[in-house]
Amino acid sequence: MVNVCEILGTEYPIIQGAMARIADCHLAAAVSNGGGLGIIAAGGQSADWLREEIKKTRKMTDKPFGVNIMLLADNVDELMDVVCEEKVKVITTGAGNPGKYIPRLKENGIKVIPVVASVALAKRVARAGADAIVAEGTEAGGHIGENTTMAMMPQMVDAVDIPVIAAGGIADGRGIAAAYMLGAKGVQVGTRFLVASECTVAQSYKDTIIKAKDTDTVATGRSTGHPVRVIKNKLTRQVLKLEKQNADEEEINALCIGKLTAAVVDGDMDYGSVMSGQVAGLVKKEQSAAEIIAEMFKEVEAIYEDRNRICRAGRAV
Ligand code: TUI
Repeated sequence: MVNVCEILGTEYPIIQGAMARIADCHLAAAVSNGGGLGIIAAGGQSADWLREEIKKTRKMTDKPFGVNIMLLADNVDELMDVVCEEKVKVITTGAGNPGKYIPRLKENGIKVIPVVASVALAKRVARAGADAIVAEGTEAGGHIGENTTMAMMPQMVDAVDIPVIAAGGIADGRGIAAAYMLGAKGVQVGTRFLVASECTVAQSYKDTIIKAKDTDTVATGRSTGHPVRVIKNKLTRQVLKLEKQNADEEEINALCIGKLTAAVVDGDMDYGSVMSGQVAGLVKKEQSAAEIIAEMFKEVEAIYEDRNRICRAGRAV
């Protein structure tokens, strides 16, 4: 099986989570310069915006980076045109099945890594020619599926013969090491990079993540079929109340329009959509993306050394 670092062209097998409206050239270039795969999130953005960000990222790093295309967006075809014309090294996709786009992406030499949340979709995209998959557990932030990373990972690994990259619930070396134990060949990390010093999200968003505890996220939108994990606030209380009353989808959607931008740009932590994974409680401080990556993989190494020492001493733990 091809090594994940070879597919990504990186030093470490780590992909930055996409994070719509947040992950632009600044974060993508910083993660790539730190030895991971930086990702520009095209979700909710125009084709012109994406082309500009790709150009800006190329000026900020000579390392490979990728683009994430959120398949619920209404301009997916235009965004696909841009990544093909610009010959981006890797694309990840979310919130759907990218199967019909895979042949064209591959013709353009682009590595395709769909983010999936079920074994059925993993098998379909593997058959369609995906180079690897990101298996994203429901612990993740933003748009999510139902499976947990812990239960899903080994099932994914058994189901496909391409590398499986774990996502959802990973914010330090312990999470990476655990993912490896479940058969992952790499990881995708979002929430921890949200507080990277190079990340341009509103400071109040970063502060909210840093002060969050384990119980501070909730999934809204289960009733509409598009669950999204966010930090609990006044908006989520309103949305969950409507969902409990079986309000129709349009009414719920109307409440959420523009709320991601309100959180990301205006820093509205009361009525904004503050997307975050369950690991927010593990994220303690702002650091550069390079520091975050180096620290996490140093922790992985220490865990491996510790386990080897215990095994050599003949004590099972
Ligand atoms: O896509 C994500 N996470 C996202 S996208 C996003 S943008 C957004 N903005 C406002 C409201 C809603 C979304 C924020 N976070 N992660 C990858 C992911 N894909 N998680 C789950 C899935 C998924 C779910 C169902 C993929 C496919 C699927 O079914 C499709 C099929 O055909 O089976």
